[in-house]
Amino acid sequence: MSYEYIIVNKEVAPFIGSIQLNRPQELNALNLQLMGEIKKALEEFDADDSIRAVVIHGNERAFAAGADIKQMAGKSAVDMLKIDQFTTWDTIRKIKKPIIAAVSGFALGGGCELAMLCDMIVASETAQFGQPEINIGVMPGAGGTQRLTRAVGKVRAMEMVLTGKFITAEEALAFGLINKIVPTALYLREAIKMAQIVAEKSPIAIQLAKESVLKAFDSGLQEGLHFERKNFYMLFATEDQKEGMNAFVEKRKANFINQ
Ligand code: CO8
Repeated sequence: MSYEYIIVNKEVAPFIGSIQLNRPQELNALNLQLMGEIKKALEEFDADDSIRAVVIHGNERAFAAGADIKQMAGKSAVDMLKIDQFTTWDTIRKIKKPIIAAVSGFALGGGCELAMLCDMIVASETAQFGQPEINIGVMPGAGGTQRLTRAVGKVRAMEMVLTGKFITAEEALAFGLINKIVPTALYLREAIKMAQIVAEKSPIAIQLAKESVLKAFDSGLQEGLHFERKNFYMLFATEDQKEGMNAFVEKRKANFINQ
């Protein structure tokens, strides 16, 4: 299977598969095709007995700087509903094998949400996490308000979601968002090492353990995600969404009018 926006590697270490997001010019902005490719590669790893754990990473500058704003900017609420991109996210959520995010540089918006969709997060010293959707007239749509709040607590999640503030790797570690920080030169190697520890265990036990942890974590989450999704779509009916995204594309400051 050949992909345009990801690089898949089955040789990275015994039993470990890796997926590298590969749109470096756009800071790995998550367009629909890229998310579809990640989903497909994960499904293939899930069905492959020679793989026991997966590492997802970007490059040193960016894990992913969010959903592709240029692709979304002109969309209506109905367009967004019809595109139904979150089915892809729901499928990734159901992958049985453990997934470790190796994050360096920006993990913003959908990029932060993708890292949080993984089971563990290893970060480089330069990693920055944020939910800056509010700056472009929308809000998190792929679990940010729910998974972030569960991970870091209400007031920290509120600050990130309402102000768009980025947090450093050290803050993310202190807040319980990530597992560990390592020097930038080592972040991928460290994530692979963590995957190898997992890969040494019984795959069936790992599968059921992952499923069980997610069960505890997810109680009540579906309702929250449903609620979040409706609101996310609704924002595409606003002028501020158009203004915010167009201003980003045109490299100017947005003028929000509360409409
Ligand atoms: N979408 C599209 N293009 C992007 C994105 C993005 N999210 N982020 C960066 N780029 C592009 C820039 O437009 C630029 O392209 P070009 O060279 O053609 O002008 C290139 O990547 C490099 O970016 P910058 O020049 O801006 O780099 P800087 O180092 O100056 O700034 C930042 C880096 C701070 C990360 C800045 O690029 C930025 O603010 N990016 C947008 C961050 C953001 O708002 N993310 C949230 C997006 S909305 C979202 O994620 C909603 C999620 C809900 C659904 C999830 C579905 C996938």
